[in-house]
Amino acid sequence: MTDKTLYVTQPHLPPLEEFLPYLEEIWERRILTNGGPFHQQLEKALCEYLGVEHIALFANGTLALVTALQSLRITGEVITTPYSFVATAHSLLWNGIKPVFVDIDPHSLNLDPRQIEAAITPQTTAILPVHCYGRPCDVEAIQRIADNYNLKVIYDAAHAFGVRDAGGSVLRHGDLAILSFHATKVFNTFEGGAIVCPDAKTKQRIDHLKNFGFVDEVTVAAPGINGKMSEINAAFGMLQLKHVDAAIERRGQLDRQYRDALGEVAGLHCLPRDGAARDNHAYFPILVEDGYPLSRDALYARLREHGIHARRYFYPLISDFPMYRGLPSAQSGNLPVAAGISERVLCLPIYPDLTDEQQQRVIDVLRACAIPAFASQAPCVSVPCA
Ligand code: T4K
Repeated sequence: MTDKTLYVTQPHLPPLEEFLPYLEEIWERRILTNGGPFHQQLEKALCEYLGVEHIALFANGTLALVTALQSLRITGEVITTPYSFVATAHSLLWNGIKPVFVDIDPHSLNLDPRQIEAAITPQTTAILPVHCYGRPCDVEAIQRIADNYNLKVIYDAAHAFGVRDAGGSVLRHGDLAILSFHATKVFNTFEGGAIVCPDAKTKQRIDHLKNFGFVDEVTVAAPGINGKMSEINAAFGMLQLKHVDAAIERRGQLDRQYRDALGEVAGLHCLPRDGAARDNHAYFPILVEDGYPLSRDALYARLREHGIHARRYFYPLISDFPMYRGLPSAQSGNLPVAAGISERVLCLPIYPDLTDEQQQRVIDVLRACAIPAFASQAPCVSVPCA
């Protein structure tokens, strides 16, 4: 890592002195975990901020996913997307559930509702869609299918912190929604996650499951796991919450600047952000099309030569990893849209502390490589390295 390297993301950290009073409180209390005061405060504060009824905090988003499936007693087969981070499907395998991959919509890049019905079998019990990049799924169509076939819906909303549609938080949809508060996310607690649930009874079951199944000192109601968020993570979340609106605003500014600068570049396609009333600008994915002189991978390599670490989220498809590729639904003929997008996508750096000058470095390389004569030259000759 050099000072000049730009990564796809970087966590926004408030000034350290703002965090010290939280640490002092923890030191004084000596309550470090197991649903302590900061844990309780953060659950309440997040319900208010996000506009949802109940939240159960977790140590990370993956444990939240695994526990969400447990809490609804999901078994058999679950329909999901191959175009996501691998944790989405891993949560199914950890529960002994068979993932059934269904292709994505070419515009939203989310699970294509038109293809779900054909994948339903007598073993299907649930749908696990992802609001990929924080872009809302077609929640109404998915719910209609779930209602018709008596299926549960669990949204992997790891990317969708703070995203709203016309009716409010996108997290209110489905039976449950899970969030990730990983360091790379719009809102982070270093590591962390949550389940959003609609009623107190479900939250209670989830709270038991994330604490080994303990109901009280002598009663264990289920084979639970240790999924609890610690006080230090929850305290950091309380502080982060104060800064998150400003962080999302700056992300929005960077998003607009990318669109203005790249809109006219032949062969680069910025995904329209048309599904949400409020975006969180978690990622800035572009598609590298045939009209661009470099392939996606050549552009990825060229950017790296300039110290710009864009990422191919999500390549390879989950369905191409060894533990999934033997499944009938993982065959590429079944997933042509996802396969095509994963070969063309590139996520550009976007995070609150990215300066306009740093963003311009990224834009300059993308624009210079759009000119065939430059694209074939050594990068530091064609574009000055900042
Ligand atoms: N569902 C979905 C749809 C998800 O995207 C994820 C996680 C999950 C579920 C599971 O949630 P968690 O269990 O993680 O809470 C990253 C993250 O590790 C992962 O959380 C995230 N999705 C995924 C999309 O991205 P990597 O392997 O790309 O991370 P890494 O370490 O390469 O980080 C990317 C860049 O961020 C680095 O190049 C530099 C920067 N970075 C990273 C870290 C960790 C920092 O500047 N500081 C840091 O502390 O997976």
